[in-house]
Amino acid sequence: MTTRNEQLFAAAQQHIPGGVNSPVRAFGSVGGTPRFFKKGEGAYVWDADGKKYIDYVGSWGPLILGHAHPAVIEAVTRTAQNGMSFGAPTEGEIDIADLLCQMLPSMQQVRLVSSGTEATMSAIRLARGFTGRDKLIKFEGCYHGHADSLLVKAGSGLLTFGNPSSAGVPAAVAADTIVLPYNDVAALEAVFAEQGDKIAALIVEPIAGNMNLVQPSKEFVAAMRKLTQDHGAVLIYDEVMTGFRVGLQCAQGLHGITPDLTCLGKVVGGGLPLAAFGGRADIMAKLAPLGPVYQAGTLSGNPLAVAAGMATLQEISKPGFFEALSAKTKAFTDGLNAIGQALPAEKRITAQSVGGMFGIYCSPNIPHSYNDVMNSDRSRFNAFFHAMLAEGVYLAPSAFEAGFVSVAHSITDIENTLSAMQTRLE
Ligand code: KE4
Repeated sequence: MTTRNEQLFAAAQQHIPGGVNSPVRAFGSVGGTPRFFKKGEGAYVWDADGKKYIDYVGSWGPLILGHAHPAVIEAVTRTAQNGMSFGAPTEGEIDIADLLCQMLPSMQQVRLVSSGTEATMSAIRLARGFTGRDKLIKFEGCYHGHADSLLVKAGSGLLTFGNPSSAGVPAAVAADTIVLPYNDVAALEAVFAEQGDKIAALIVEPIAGNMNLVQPSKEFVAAMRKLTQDHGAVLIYDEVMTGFRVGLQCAQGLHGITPDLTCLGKVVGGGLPLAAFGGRADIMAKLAPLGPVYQAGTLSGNPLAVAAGMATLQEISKPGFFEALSAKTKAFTDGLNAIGQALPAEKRITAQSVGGMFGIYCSPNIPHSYNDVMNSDRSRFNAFFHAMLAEGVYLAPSAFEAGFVSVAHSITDIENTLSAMQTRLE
């Protein structure tokens, strides 16, 4: 019998490449049929066959309040009554800019855009315009959206000039991207010693979430700030995923680091297309219409997206929000570690959390590098993913993605998830 999900997936492939509008949704790495969701409410989603899931993807991070939060729905509905978009400044853009600059001490000026890719692409162009330099440092396993200069990955994982990992990226563009191993201070020091005066920017996921969750060492965090400072390179914290997810002052607040530029997305838009980049006023002053670095967007600062973002930021700013979310997420990963520890070594599973995001690893150890992550058991994860899907638990359809808990997830939801995991893992 063909399920409705299967029928929709077949129909979608008629006119949409791979049947999806973003590749990771196609279940390519886990196999099987992607679920087409028709409803989300709080911590739950329902697929086209009417099956209910506890959702640990949350649209890949934005839905920290859960699906269809009343405050967000009310704000968007109210705003829509007065029109959807003007292509002209609106008062709401001032309100959210003021709020972001108040919440993040590193942010003196901010420009709103519509996606994380736009935010990182623009921040890199701005850093190059500000410094007059071309070279960019990124780290293997970190994803910063799909701008050409970022779709580059080292083949060996050591210092290298990038070779495009996506077709269509000119070699000349990739040649300006230096890819280094995450958490490797020596490799970073060597690059700056060798060509520090050519480096425009270093962009980093300050807590990595796109090779699954990998935390930086204190030494790595300090080295990135010191070396960029010493060599006049721009330190860009890509907080599209960690922003307002790991804490109210983002990863930079946990690290005690003041980056030169920060990229935001996901939570900041509350589920609608809103992202941002901002930071030092002297750098932002180079941006059109003030300065020579051009950047623009028809729907930048869209009133509905701004309304969703404002409502979300106001909710997460309430006293105790992150303490409760972090404790709940940690209870989940502690529970999973307890289950994992009781399994035979070859079936061992581990987990960790930071704020409202978590990583689950089919490995006996918590990873500290891209290579550690690549050594985890991908096929065991894929089987686990599908077992959880059958149990009504929706995890990210990839062994190399972080997961997310929302304020809407109840302790009962966490307990039910853990008992389903225990059943399927034994
Ligand atoms: P978007 O262009 O997808 O809004 O943001 C790109 C981006 C930039 N920086 C970081 C740290 C990110 O995590 C992302 C997007 N993350 C992926 C999930 N790992 C989005 C999901 C998808 O690609 O469909």
